[in-house]
Amino acid sequence: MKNRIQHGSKTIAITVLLTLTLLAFAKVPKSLQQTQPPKIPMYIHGTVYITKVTGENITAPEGINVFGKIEENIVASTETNATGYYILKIDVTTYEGKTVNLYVEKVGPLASKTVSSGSYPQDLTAVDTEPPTPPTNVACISPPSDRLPNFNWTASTDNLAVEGYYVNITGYPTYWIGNVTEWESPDTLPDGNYTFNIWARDLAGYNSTVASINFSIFAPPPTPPQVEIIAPTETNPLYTQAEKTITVTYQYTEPSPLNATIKVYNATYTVIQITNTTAITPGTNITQTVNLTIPQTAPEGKYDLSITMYNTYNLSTTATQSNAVIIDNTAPTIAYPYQDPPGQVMQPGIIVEIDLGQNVTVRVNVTDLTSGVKTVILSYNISATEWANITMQNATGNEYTATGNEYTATIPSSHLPIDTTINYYITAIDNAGNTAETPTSGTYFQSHVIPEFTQTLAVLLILLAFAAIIAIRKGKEQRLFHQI
Ligand SMILES: [Ca+2]
Ligand SMILES: [Ca+2]
Ligand SMILES: [Ca+2]
Repeated sequence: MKNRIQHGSKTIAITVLLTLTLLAFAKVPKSLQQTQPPKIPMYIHGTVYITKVTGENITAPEGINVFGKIEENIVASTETNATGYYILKIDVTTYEGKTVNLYVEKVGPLASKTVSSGSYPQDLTAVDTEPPTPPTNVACISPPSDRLPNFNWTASTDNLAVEGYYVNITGYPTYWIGNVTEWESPDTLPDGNYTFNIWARDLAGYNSTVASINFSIFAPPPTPPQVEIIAPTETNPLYTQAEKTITVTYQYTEPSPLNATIKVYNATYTVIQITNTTAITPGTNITQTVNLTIPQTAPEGKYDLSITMYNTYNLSTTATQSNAVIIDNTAPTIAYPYQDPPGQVMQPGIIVEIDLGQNVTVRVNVTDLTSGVKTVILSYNISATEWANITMQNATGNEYTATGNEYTATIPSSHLPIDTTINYYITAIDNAGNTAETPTSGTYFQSHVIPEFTQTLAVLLILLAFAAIIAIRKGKEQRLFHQI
């Protein structure tokens, strides 16, 4: 049955008995192919046995494919269930007389299949003798500051399949990284020049040549943090009292922050100093707020605020705001409460009379040396139960007191009827929230509305009295004249 294709039907099933010709697929010179196993693909010219078989075909085993090639036409094989024979069905009317090239190819990883050829079992291990190509376009894709550099490349190719890659950085360990096209070094690199090497391995274990690129690590030296005080500032200071809690807000930029020291101080006294380490996260324009409680013993005065930010390289930057925190425990001073009409400095408990139909202007001098006057309020009533508040306006050019800081308000009293009593007192609040009141709590400045004509009548009476005296005198002179 050697070299025989049996005729008799249009399609002849032929079993390829893979015998000596397919013994092995070791790498050998072509000149030895007659007596030595040939390479794949194997060209067969009358060196295989072909047998007509009957029976049901099954799928060829995984990993090995046997097929015929007639001119440019591929004839795929199947495998018989019972015998393990590979079967090529060849249409005789089409291909009679043609040469059938028989191929054995490996279609999976390192597959082998033992097929039986009568008494000649053969091990059909597909042997790969070609190494893969090295990867191309190898590149370092991370910046020089990245001490764990990243690389990528275009995949290698292989006659069968690339299994994966070996990589290393010269002087560092070699890693098997599988079939990927990107890698990050797990080794932290100091500043320097390096070579990255990569080579592929195929499924048969052949290595490609090595592809290499040079790259550098040059991380910039660390710089001090950037820090800025947001609040309080010299422009917008924070007025407070002892034992009160203040909030400090600052902003920083630092990739490796360590801590921040917040200090409220002046040349002679440090009010408070704390080092903030919690929630110090790396980043750009990170805003932090810190609450500080002013100690009870802190003297009044103006204090600077500083924030010193450290990074893990022990580099620091200090931001300062002068006179940003003002501690004031003293109430403002209220002096010279003056009322017009009648135009006099007021005393509590002494009722001054005002004419009907007059508005009353009240002036007062308020000073606060530490934090400054925030608000001055005149509270008045005409019924002893309903108090009304007027914010007194700051005025300059005080003509009634020796110092400045005069505040003025007008009580709308012109509509008040005769016998109305106006009570009022003045409250001053400084910027730290200290308050003062005058007169002392529970007493008031008081005015009483009287009829306007009371005075006019008095003047009239005086004038009438003078007129009467003159008339009497004139009468006496006339009598004297007539007597002469
Ligand atoms: Ca290969
Ligand atoms: Ca990296
Ligand atoms: Ca004060």
